[in-house]
Amino acid sequence: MDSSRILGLPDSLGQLDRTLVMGIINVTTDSFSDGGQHLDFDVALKRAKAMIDEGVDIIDLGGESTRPGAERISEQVERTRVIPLLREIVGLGAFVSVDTMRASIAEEAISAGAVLINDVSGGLADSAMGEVIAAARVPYIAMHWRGHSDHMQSVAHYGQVTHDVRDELAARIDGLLIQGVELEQIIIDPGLGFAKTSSHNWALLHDLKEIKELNRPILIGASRKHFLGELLGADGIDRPLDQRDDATVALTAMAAQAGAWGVRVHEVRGNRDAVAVVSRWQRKK
Ligand code: PMM
Repeated sequence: MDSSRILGLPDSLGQLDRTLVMGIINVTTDSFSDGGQHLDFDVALKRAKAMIDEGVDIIDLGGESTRPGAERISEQVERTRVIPLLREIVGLGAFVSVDTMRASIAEEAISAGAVLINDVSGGLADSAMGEVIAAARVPYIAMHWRGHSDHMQSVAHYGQVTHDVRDELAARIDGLLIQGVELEQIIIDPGLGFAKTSSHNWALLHDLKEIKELNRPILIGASRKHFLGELLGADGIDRPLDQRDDATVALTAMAAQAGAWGVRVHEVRGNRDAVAVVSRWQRKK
């Protein structure tokens, strides 16, 4: 586990001596793996309650799908999907992060009680994001990103993928610092599946220590993604989405062992168990 201090993180999360589990709730029609399931307010809220019961550390709420090929939704649609639900989940006593590329939504989310902003574009989609994060002094996940989902797979070309992702994340950190964000606010994420093929994802995981050279906490988002379905598939057919959670748990254990700060996952219980086991294994006595 990476114990670097994270500015603005609630104390009870900062004090955990294990990898954090971030539970995903996508209030979208078409996300990778839970698209359409949580569009209904009450269904999403029930899901949040179940995650809390299972020991989730942070609930990551997103209103805009980023699956390959996805088109953007309007700011108003994103706001309507996210903000009322956010208030309700915060009211349950949970820590909530909001997965958004829009500075305006991030600002409203923070006012409504979000403790963290998760931006898959690392500030590239909206030039005002850095200033909002700098002013709010909340933790900020800057993911490696090369472009919106409608064309991201066409820019999945690298010299050496881990070097390139590390260097592009370093440049993003510099850009955010120029906008006034403090280094201690930033958590980085290699962005598995975003402008990346399956082999790129595996290379990034294999060489994660090179991303660690940036000396910032790392979040891994691998849950149910295509590269797991492909690995486990047979006869050229991917393993279906609803049968990828065991592999996700295995990946979580490896990520925790490799020192990831957090994992972003759909199913909480198994991943929560995995990080507990790794943490206990690593303790001396
Ligand atoms: N992946 C998705 C959405 N948001 N955020 C971060 N920080 N890292 C990720 O890997 C990531 C993300 C897409 O996956 P989903 O559609 O299953 O939520």
